[in-house]
Amino acid sequence: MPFRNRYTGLIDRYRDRLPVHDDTRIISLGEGNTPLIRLNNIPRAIGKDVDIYVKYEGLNPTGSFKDRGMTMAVTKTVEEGGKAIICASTGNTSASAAAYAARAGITAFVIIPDGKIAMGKLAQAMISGATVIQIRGNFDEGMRLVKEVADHAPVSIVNSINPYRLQGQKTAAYEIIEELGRAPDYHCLPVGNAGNITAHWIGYCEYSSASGEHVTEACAFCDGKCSFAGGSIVGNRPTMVGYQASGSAPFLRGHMVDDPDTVATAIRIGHPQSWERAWKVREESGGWFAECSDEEILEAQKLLTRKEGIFCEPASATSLAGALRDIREGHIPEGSSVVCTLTGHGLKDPDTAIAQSKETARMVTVDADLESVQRAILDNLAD
Ligand code: AN7
Repeated sequence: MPFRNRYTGLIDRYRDRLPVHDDTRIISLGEGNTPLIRLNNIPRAIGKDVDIYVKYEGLNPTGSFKDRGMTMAVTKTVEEGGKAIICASTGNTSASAAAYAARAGITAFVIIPDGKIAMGKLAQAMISGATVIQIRGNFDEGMRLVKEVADHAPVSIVNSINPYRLQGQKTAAYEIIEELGRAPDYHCLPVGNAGNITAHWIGYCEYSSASGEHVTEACAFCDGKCSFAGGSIVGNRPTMVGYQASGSAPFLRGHMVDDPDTVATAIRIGHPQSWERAWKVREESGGWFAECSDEEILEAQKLLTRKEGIFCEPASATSLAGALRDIREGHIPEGSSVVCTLTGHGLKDPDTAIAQSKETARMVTVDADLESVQRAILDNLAD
C-alpha cells in the first residue's frame, strides 16, 4: 500500500469535525498541514525569552490561508448543486476561489478593486479562467455589490460570510494544538474582515471542550453549520490578538472606516464582515486589537525574511510586527508561547518586496568576467 499515508487535504483529515457526509465529493488541492516554524534568530535579537512560532499559511496551494475555507465552501456549493461562485476580494480570496472553481469544474466570478491588488494574486485569478470584474471602488464596495447581485443571479457567495468558510479555517487552530500539545498562550493574526481570527477562536474553543455544544458565542453565528461532536481536550485557550494596519483600522477606531488605505493591500478593508464576532472573540479570550503603521509592517516583513528566511506578504507581517512590539512593551510577558499566523506568501506581492528592498538589497551589476565577479564576492563577504 504505497500511497497509504498520502495527505489529501483538511476535510479528509478532520472529517468528523466538519459538516460533510461520507459520500460528499470533496473539492481539495491538498490544503492545510502547513508548517509551524519556531523562530530562532528574532527572539535572540530582541533579547526576550519568548517562544515565537509562525504558522506559514503562505504554503497552502494558492499561497494563502483562504484555501482552508475555500475547500469547504466550494465542496458544499457543489454538493448543493451550485454551478457558479462569486466573491469580492482584496486578492487572496479571488485567487483561491478561482483555483477551487477550476478544480470543481464550475464558474468563478471575482470582484476586485481596480489597481489595488498585488500582482501575484491578479495573475492567479486571470490564468485560472475566472471572470475578473475590476471595479472602480474598494473591497467594501465590492462586498456590498456581491451581496446584492447574489439575490439576482445564480451564484453562491464564497466570502467569509459563507459559514462553511470559517468551518474550514478553524482547522488551523487544530493543527497548532496537535503540534504543540496545547494551545499557545497568545495567538496573533492580521485582521481585515476578521473572519480568520473568529475561525481560529472557534477551533480553539472546540478543542478545549468535550461537551459537543457550541462553546463560543462567536460560533453561534455559524447557522448550525458547525457539526462539531465534542472530543479531544486541552486545558487552555489562547489570548487572541488582532492587528490592523493604521490606515485600515476600524476595530481601533470603534467604527467602520470609509476610505481605508495601507501598503498591506490584503487588509485594506474598512467595513469588516465579522465585526460582531471579532468583538466576541476579544471579549471571550481576554485579547485586544492594536494597530501597526505601514513602516512597522514592512520592517517586520523584511526582518522575518532576513533573520529567518521566511517570506510572507505585507499583510501577514502585521501579526509579527504587532507581536514583537507587544513583547518588547511587556503586554505579552516573557515566558509566553506565541503563534503568529503568516496568512499569505511573499511571492503574492513581488512589487512591494522589490520596492522596499531597493536601498538595502545587496545587488550589484558587474561585467561578465572572473575578476569582476570575484571582487563582488570579496566586497560582500560578511565580516
Ligand atoms: C494575506 O482576499 O479579505 O481578517 O478578499 O489576504 O479573515 O479578513 C483577504 C484577507 C489577512 C485578513 N492576511 O483576514 C480577501 C481578503 C491576508 C489576507 C487577511 C487577508 P480576515
